[in-house]
Amino acid sequence: MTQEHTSRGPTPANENLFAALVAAFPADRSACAVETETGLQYSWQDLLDATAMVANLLQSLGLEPGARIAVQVEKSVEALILYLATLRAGLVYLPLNTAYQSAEMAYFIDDAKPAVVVCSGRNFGWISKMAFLAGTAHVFTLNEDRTGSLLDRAAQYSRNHIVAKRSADDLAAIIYTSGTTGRSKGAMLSHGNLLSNARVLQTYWGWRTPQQGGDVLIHALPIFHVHGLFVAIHGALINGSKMLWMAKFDPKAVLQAMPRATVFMGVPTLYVRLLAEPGLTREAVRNMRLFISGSAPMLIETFNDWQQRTGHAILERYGMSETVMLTSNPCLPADGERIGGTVGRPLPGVQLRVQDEDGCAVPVGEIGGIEVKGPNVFKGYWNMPEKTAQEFTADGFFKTGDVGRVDANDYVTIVGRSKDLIISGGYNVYPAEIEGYINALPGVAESAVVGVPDADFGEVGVAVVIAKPGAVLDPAAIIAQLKATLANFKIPKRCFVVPELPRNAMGKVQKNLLRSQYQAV
Ligand code: MLC
Ligand code: AMP
Repeated sequence: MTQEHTSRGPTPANENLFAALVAAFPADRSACAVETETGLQYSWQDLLDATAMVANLLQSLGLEPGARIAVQVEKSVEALILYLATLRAGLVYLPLNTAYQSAEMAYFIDDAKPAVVVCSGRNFGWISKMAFLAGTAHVFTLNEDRTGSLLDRAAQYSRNHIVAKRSADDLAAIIYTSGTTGRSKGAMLSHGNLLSNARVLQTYWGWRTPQQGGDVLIHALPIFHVHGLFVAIHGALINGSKMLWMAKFDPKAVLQAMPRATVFMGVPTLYVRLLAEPGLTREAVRNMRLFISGSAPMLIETFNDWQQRTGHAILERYGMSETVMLTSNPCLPADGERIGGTVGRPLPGVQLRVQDEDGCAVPVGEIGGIEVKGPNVFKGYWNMPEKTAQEFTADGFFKTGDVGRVDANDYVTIVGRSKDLIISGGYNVYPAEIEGYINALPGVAESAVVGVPDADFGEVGVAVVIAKPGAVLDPAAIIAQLKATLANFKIPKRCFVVPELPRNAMGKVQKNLLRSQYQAV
């Protein structure tokens, strides 16, 4: 990075992530940067112009540094522009899954106290009411068809904008992840966290710059979690690579796009669904360079079936909202072999160790808790200093809550989780949160939610419920009530009303017994 000089001496270069992304845009700004499935093309210049206009609008609001821009909108290129404009304006992006319903949204808005909320027009009524009550000053709308007050207002602003100066430690985004106690925690990620990870992945995954023939990414993931928002978007942009942009994952559309693409990223469910397509052949993937999977464990059968059908070994990597990417199987042959069932080696710059419950390192190959340190590790949980302190060791390692082992060649295998968490289709579901809602339903004495294997989603939730004396519970009614309150991916797929839950001598519910009892349902 070059340094600017003033008469007072050198000023630090701008460490705003947006500045680094723009520096990688191709010299030919008229080339296509993003193409949608409906055939819309956005050039690199379009991205520059539109992010400038939205950044100017955001800056015109006179917000404090560190102000949060909370966004719950459907995936669109304009939503991507809003994300980039937030970085550009030096504000903090706070994406929210579109599946979240009113109770979930109320919690996030109340906790994060965003200065701006952007929602889809159809939700404006209830979200704006909630936001204004929480003290938010500005609520805009943004719809997937390029309408809404955000774009109407931004259209009045200039296409010239100087990227706000930010240091590597300044916050760029807050990503909410569910907590074991049921309370979501906002992971605070800085410009430096995101940029260091993007640069490491650019090299480690062998991204080819436009001068090297270029890569083209199929972007079919949601953009409100780190996989679609950071790993995929930063990966393409910091390499000046085009994205084929899909609002929703559709296996047929992905297959159709493959001849024009070179890189695909997905959670394991996406690979399982692609494997169900007879059109997935070696011919269909002939131009593809790299298939990457993460966010949830990939079954070895999926890895093997994919290799057999396409000739490609899927590159599995491992990460978290709190840390972005931590480990990866090799991409380039010089770095080694991709080994199915493992998540590869710690990425350059990431320190990873496996500890026992007493905080001592376990011998090579033995199982323990995974702890990590590196420039990618987050700054802490929003407004939760005690929780943050608990999750770090005295020597500054973050306790991931994942359980695994590292072999003699440094390959990491994740064998389980110490946190009571279900990962369903790449989304995290915390049983404690769902149990809290079930326990609050009339007639419910107690409940336990456990994850069971599922061919499509990898794992899905099953609820086991005890009625209060004299109450009669209907499992279908319980599911229906949950659907009215919670994000759809959190809803247990099955519910059973039983007389009692298995408990150990301490009176604790034995979830492992429930898991084996219900795994065949
Ligand atoms: C949808 N449903 C789910 C679900 N997604 N249920 C459980 N788990 C999920 N993930 C519900 C729907 O509401 C519907 O319920 C029913 O299941 C069938 O829906 P569908 O039409 O099959 O779902 P679809 O819309 O196709 O979505 C499936 C999916 C989506 C796999 C495409 O879940 C998805 O995009 N997942 C990716 C998540 C992701 O990006 N994770 C990254 C996190 S970052 P009903 O009752 O209405 O019929 C992270 C860090 C890292 O973890 O390392 O990357
Ligand atoms: P999130 O909080 O949504 O960022 O989810 C992070 C969690 O997803 C990690 O702590 C892991 O438990 C899990 N995870 C991510 N990638 C993988 C992977 N490749 N294999 C197994 N688990 C994974």
